[in-house]
Amino acid sequence: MKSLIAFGAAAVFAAAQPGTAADISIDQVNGQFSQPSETLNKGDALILVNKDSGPHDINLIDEDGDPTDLGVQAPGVSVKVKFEDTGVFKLRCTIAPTMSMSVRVN
Ligand SMILES: [Cu+2]
Repeated sequence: MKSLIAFGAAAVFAAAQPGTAADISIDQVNGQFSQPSETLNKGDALILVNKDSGPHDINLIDEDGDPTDLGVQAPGVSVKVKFEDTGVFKLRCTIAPTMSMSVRVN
């Protein structure tokens, strides 16, 4: 029992350290991302959660403007985007062009 408590405390401590990869959830609702921008550390991931009644299809656009299609997300489907490089990226929906957000990765 004592070792289990120690493990739990260590896990909480580790999660608070900079440089530890984190998963950050962003909702897709009413044709918008739930926030216009997010700042991440290298290795972090965004989890995009489609809470709309229709599909989304997000492109990840790098600093050169090159898109990577994350694929069609049916309603209720999430997609995880891990950022392994620093820089400024954009996420934009090809179905609803008003849905976009910027992501800075430090
Ligand atoms: Cu969309």
